Amino acid sequence: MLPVIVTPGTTRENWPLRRQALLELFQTYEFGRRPELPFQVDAELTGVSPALDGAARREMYQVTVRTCRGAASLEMALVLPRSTSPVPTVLLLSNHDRVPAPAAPPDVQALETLMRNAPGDWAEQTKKLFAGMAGSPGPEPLDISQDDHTGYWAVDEIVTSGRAAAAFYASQAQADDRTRFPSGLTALFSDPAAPRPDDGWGALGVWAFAARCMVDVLERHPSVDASKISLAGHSRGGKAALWCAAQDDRIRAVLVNNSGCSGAALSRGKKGEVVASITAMFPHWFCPNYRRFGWREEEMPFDQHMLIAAVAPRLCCVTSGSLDQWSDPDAEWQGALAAGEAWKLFGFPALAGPRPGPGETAYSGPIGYHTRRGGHDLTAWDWKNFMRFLDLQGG
Ligand code: GTR
Repeated sequence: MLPVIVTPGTTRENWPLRRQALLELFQTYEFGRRPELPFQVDAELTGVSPALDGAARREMYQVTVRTCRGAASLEMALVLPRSTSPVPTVLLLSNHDRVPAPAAPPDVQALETLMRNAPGDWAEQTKKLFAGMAGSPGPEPLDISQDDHTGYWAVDEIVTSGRAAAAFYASQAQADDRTRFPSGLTALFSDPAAPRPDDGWGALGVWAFAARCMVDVLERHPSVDASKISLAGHSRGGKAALWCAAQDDRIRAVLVNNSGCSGAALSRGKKGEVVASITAMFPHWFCPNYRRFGWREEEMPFDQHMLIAAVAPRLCCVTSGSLDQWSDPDAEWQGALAAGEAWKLFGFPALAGPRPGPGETAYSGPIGYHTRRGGHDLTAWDWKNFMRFLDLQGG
């Protein structure tokens, strides 16, 4: 049974209280909470150059976060179309790096325990799935100081829609490496040597926090329409983007691409990646509490539809890759479908079945969904459709 989003007595008027209770669940059990420490965000313009063959202007920033423990800096790119008035802006939380870092070796013991304890035929199915994926290329590098031609950050699609395109590297906030957690921005908030509390934040929470710091900078920019800032992310970046938008209502729209397990996909009944495997492979992504729900999803006092719901009544587009079985398109769809309850409270339409097939979109309300043909990826096709979703829904 899925936990209920709109509990008896919840109304449009008191929704902020219910939303707060939902966020509290995710802080306690999944992403953890940021240690309470005052911080300050500053930006320095480090370069201006033409972009898209002169059709746009690229500004590069060094964004610095400071606490009493020190400072950490991240780069941000902002590509602005020619416009006389402030423009809506789409920020990408990039989990692709300029130069991909070597992956930390897996925790073999944790993986062996995972496989040994897996119920039913999960271990066998997973081995088959991974064998089928062997040899598939890793993430393409992304240079945010240049026009990107991979489609992962389709600046041309964004700018020709009349919006500005911004991006930053999540790894500059916190390295995506369990052996280097906590470091970077994370270390500004607590002593890296101190034991992590059960609800202590993980890398996804830190990346989400970094995104909100970028929003701090964007909303002060005179060429940005601060009432129309969208946040996009792919996969682990999609999970972090969704968590950021759930908490930060300055974000008008969130574009949640192939976020799978612990993102938009329901954990109950999920196939492919599950809580037990994601916490074994990426223990640094979550708070320590989350691990306890491995193979015990039915006991979770929450599920991912509640994370999506915390974005309501703002805009949210959830996507799947038709062949992305590890993320589980059906579980992503079920998450978005069940979250509709929250939008209905505001008189907006929820999504309705059947699930859009490969190449199809469902954009008739502020909670939207699409399925791209293919596997785990973020492509120009997704961006073209994200812009259409934003055009239709006022983002
Ligand atoms: C996978 C991970 C997924 C997803 C993906 C990605 O290895 O199991 O949860 O985040 O990486 O970020 O591309």
